[in-house]
Amino acid sequence: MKIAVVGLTNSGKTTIYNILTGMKIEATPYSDVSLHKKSVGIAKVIDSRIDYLDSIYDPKKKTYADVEFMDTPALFEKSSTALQDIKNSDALVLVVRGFENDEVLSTNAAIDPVSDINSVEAEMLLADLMVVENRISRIDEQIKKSGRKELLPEKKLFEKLKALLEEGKLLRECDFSDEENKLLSGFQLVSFKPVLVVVNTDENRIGDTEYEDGILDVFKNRSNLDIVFIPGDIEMEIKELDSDDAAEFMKDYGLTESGLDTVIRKSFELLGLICFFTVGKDEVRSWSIPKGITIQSAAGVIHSDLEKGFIRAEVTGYMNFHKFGNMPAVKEAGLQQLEGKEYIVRDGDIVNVRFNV
Ligand SMILES: Nc1nc2c(ncn2[C@@H]2O[C@H](COP(=O)(O)OP(=O)(O)OP(=O)(O)O)[C@@H](O)[C@H]2O)c(=O)[nH]1
Ligand SMILES: [Mg+2]
Repeated sequence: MKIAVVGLTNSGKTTIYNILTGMKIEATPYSDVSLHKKSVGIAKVIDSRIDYLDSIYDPKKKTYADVEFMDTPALFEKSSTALQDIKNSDALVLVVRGFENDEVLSTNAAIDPVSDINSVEAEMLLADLMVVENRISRIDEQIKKSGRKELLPEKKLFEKLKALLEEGKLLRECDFSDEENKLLSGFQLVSFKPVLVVVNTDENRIGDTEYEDGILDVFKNRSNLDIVFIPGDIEMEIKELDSDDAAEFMKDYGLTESGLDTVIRKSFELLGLICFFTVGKDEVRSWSIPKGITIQSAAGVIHSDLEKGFIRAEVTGYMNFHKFGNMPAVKEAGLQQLEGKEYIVRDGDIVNVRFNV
């Protein structure tokens, strides 16, 4: 599962990607579509629940869940591979430029996050419309040539998509049946991908809620469009300081640590993932799984033997554990369940798998 960091030329994609993943790809004041090497990095999903479990179990190691991000070249530039990168990813962080900097070229003359979001979405609609139209004509040809009637449901779906796109509807905001959703996820349509918008704000705008509300307001009636504000340049500088200096610097700017962690957590959620935990003296660990899977499949994420030889699992909801602070007390209160293989894992379950191979 991977998230592509996308956006227009010089919006600060590489800067935001670097902050999220701790990588050090050069951010340049010119557009570097041709120079660009794709890069993939990992961000930890900081989770106070893991910190709490760590404080109780005092293990040798604590491990957060993580999210994979990919830096991409600018969208809609000649020879950019960004659209292909999007197709190969599961969700998008769309970086839009909110900072002023005369030395940095920008796609549009004015620095205007609202209009950049709109223009990126419009281009995505067009890109999908092209794919959908091509698909329809190819299906028509196949039906004509070999009478492949089994393609008719697909044709029907694609005609629905065409109508929606022509009305200006992004596919991620439309309702589809489970069956349609399944079919659609195979087609890599870009406006179908979940999106988190990061406005790369100017340092002068830090804490300027009027400015932020002005932007949020424009999109407030849109489903599935979450917008966060991150001052990319400043966050980058902070990353390079040691922790005391960083704390001081952040205080000066009125920044809280949570900005980046919020982006990472929301990105994790975009992927439709939840976490469950394992605890012990060796390690306290968060594991990520798709929402809605059974405990037996989830056990396979830890190790294939646990899935194959699955017998039962002891399951404790995190909140119940937190109430007592130790497992024996939770058990005593009857708040630990013994679950069979069909149990659907909930976010925050503390799990101990009994297995036999
Ligand atoms: N003042 C200011 N400059 C920034 C900020 N974020 C990025 N920049 C500068 O803008 C330029 C472009 O930043 P990048 O992170 O390379 O942008 P990009 O979107 O990856 O650019 P391309 O990949 O070339 O499209 C660099 O010179 C950055 O230093 C910001 O928040 N404030
Ligand atoms: Mg870049």
